[in-house]
Amino acid sequence: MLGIVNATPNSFSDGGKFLEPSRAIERALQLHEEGAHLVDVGGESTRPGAAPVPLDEELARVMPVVEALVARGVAVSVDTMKPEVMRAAIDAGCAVVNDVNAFRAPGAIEAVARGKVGVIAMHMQGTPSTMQQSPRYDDVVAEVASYLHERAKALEAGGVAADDIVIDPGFGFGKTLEHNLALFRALPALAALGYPVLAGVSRKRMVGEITGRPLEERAAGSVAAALLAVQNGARLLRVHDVKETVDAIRVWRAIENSENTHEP
Ligand code: HH2
Repeated sequence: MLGIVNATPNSFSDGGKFLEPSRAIERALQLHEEGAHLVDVGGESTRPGAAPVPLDEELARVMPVVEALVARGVAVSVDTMKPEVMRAAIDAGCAVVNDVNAFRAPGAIEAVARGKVGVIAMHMQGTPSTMQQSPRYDDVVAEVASYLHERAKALEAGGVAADDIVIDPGFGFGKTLEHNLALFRALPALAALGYPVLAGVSRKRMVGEITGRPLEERAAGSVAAALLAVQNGARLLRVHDVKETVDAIRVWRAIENSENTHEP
């Protein structure tokens, strides 16, 4: 499980809360304590309509947090589209690079291949500034699956070990609610591509559209979606509410594991 820390002023769910490095570090340590295997640190919001962040600004937001967490023995993933940020975070000891742009920027594949780190390649239609204007697909599942397969093969061709690659359908990134639901149902088919699948639905608009809840009231819907994602074949989750999600998975696993030991 990846716990989310956005060191940004404008992220959709926690923008502005953790811009100050000390607050981002505190939040990350809390998520680590609550059971996050990795803390995903991002310095550039990808919410619909968000503007790109200059390199220096992103480095200044992310690097103090990455360095402090690595020094405390917390496994870190860095959420970035920029090869320079990838390289700096890898040099500082981050374990995973998470790229919503699936390593399409020139130099991105080289950066992660050289660093021998885990990689998360996500599908996005368009760019964050325009992606929700009119998402269109002929067959969303087939198109996302073929894109992720192509990106995974490009990473392998560039020297990234197949075992280090995770794929992610990118819920909410250039997708309507119908597209998101179709991809959710298709998680087993995506898992069949042969790479672990990550699902990131936490507090997203799709949860809001289904429940009618504002951001601060989407934890329950997000936990339900996370649990179903795991049951549908997702191997990793990217979540804000780590403690609640860990509890839900524990309850499900205990019930599953009791199945065969129970006296009739
Ligand atoms: N979603 C967000 C950001 N990064 N990375 C992956 N692999 N998968 C996702 O679904 C994903 C992601 C958006 O959520 P958040 O970080 O909470 O907001 P923002 O982009 O506004 O910082």
